Amino acid sequence: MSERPTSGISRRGLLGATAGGAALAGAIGGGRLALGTSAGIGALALGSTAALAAGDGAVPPGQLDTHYGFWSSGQTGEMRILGIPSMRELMRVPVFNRCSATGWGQTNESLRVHQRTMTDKTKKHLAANGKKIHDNGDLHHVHMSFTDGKYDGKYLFMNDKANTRVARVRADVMKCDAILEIPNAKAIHGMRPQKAPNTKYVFCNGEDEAPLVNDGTTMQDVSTYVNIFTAVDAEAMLPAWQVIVSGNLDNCDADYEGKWAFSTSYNSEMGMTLSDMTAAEMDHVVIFNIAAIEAAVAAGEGQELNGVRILDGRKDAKSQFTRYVPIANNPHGCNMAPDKKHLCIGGKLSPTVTVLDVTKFDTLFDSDADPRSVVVAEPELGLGPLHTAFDGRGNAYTSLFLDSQVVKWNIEDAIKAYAGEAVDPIKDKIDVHYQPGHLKTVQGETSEAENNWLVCLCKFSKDRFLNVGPLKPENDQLIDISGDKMVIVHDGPTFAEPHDAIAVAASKLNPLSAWKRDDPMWAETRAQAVADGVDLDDWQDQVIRDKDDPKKVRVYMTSQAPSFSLETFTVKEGDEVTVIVTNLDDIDDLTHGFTMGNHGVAMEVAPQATTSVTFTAANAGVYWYYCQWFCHALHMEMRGRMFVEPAGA
Ligand code: K7E
Ligand code: CUA
Ligand code: CA
Repeated sequence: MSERPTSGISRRGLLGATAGGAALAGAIGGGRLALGTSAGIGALALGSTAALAAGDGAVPPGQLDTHYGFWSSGQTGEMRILGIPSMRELMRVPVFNRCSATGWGQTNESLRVHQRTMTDKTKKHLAANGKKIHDNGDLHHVHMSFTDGKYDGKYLFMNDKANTRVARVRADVMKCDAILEIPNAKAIHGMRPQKAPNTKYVFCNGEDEAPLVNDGTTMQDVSTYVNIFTAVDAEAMLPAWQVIVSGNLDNCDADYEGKWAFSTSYNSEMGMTLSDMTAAEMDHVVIFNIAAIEAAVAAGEGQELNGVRILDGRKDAKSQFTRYVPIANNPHGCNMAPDKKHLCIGGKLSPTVTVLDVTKFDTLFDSDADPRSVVVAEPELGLGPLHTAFDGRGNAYTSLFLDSQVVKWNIEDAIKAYAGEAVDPIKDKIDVHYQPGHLKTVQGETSEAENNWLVCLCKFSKDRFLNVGPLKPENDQLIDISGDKMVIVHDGPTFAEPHDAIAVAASKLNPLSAWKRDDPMWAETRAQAVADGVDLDDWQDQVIRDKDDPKKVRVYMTSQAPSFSLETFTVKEGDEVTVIVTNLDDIDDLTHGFTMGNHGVAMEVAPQATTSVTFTAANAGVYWYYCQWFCHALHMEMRGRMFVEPAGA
């Protein structure tokens, strides 16, 4: 397999091996799944059919995309913005990660966002290790805020599975303005905003099991372990309430009436090993009854722990908070259709997608109805169904991880088939490359689903790109779904490791080109400036030694291409220096930066922004600072000197 293909036809395509059964066994055993593909034929046909399709996704130079794509980045910890259909990467927005280019995770403004809700336990642990924040994250899911079932262009919410956090990005500036460390729960995975009447809550699934009071006293006793579902107040970015559930929680979604949230669970067994977690024939979907939960929270039921009210929604508690619908072993995806009625659960280890009618959920709470009575279809689609996307014509698109395919099927036909009619719900299958996870149609998670594009986020790219070593890019494929047949029109390599994406009509967003001087992002920095006697209208240069703590020096300056207002300033060895830069330029795209040489310090200063960074002045000597964002023909000359005097001088 070492020789490279010499034409557009891949060797893998010609080999075309199918080993689904073996691959399924591999999945259970945790083995590599590279053999489980049946790739090639679709790819071979691509050249001719693409020309016949509605569009090839090409956006000529100078032309704008019709849609914004918001991408997660998995273990990179940032959010990415791509154009759809061009798949051009437009921006990276650091969130949970430390960013060298923008200073995110280092500037005082970003540290405040990081630290605003850190639990005492985390603070203590970080301080003991000389750290201020967790600067990594595992960002799986990005979703926009809703009004009345439609994207409203206000916020983007995202999870950090690694450190049990959720974050919010303001869509007007595309910067993170809030990070919330969720207490009590462990490992936030599935995360969805409430769709209607608007995003009052962001629903967050805790995936990992742990003792409710996790202080080491009962850690060997698995019977004390719980899993927690959290509703976050989307405006305040604070926990609103939590519910303890039976089993763990994987992916979630919400309905179009604001009545329910629902989550898949692959570990209803509460197993601690792979074989235990896959032991039962059935796991379940949990349905959360929001009105019942809100009433109980208002009545002060349950218990309060770490500032959050927690209700018991486990099966044994027989509450009105939850119901459990059995689903074949280890389900994964949880996707509400734009028809406002059907919820689709990906079977993962089962070749089926289970379709639930959410308008029947009331019967589960009002009567002793069989929980499975809300299941209205269960089409067998192929091996390893993970996630489902939807168009506006009643069709669903499910990723088949093990088959390396996307299957297009019709929801109403699946319902008819389940009722015994002789209809085949499957309309088309296409090979993708390879092992798809999430897949996304344009606004398919809203009531405004479009019928143009599907993006399939493949976990493996293998032979699709020039070999870049053992670590390969992911492959996000653009698929034209406008016709009866799906057509792949573009391969999009991406760095580690997007899980999910959404697509939003460009008309729904209108980001600013310059910051507002009094933006809340700079509020604390401006308050300090006022306390230091700086006039916020003209930001005159100042070098101020703190009256109470003489080791602290604050340096105020402005930037205007191609210079900083201060060409030199002087501090002492070991001083805690805070440099505050206000960018007076207000021209589109005129970002400056501030890098302090040999101090590990750099930050972005966008038009009209005020940003600050604090560092300890190194050994005596001269240190140049410079602007690291190309801003002017004399950008290289945009620099100045910090004089560090010997301590005691
Ligand atoms: Cu949304 Cu990747 Cu976290 Cu499925 S998960 S693939
Ligand atoms: Cu200012 Cu480069
Ligand atoms: Ca299971």
